[in-house]
Amino acid sequence: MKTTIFKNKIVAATLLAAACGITLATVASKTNLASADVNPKVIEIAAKKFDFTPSEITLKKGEPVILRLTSSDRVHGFMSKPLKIDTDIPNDKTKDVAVTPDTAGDFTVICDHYCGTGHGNMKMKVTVVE
Ligand SMILES: [Cu+2]
Repeated sequence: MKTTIFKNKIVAATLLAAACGITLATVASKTNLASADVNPKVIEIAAKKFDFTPSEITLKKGEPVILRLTSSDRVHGFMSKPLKIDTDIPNDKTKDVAVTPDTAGDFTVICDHYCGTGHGNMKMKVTVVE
């Protein structure tokens, strides 16, 4: 009985897929998506005098991410003590920083590499949710 219901569901799903023009390729790409979850999400952050873009990001507590940092003008700093990040962003190459936040809350990342008159206000917000 159970098997019959299961089979009927498969038939129904197959018919639905066919009706919607969904091919097996879609299923395959969904499988790839599932395995991609093992790899950390990459978030690109661009630095320039005197801001970071985006100026706010949200991370999940315990979830590893890669922050892919670039600078379009000069060397900037990228520092947050609570997030255990302290690096420089060179202006000639991409810098990847692995982060796994262990505390929820709002944190500020600052440029701690003096870069000019607006340097003191060069920061971004990182929100870590449970
Ligand atoms: Cu700076």
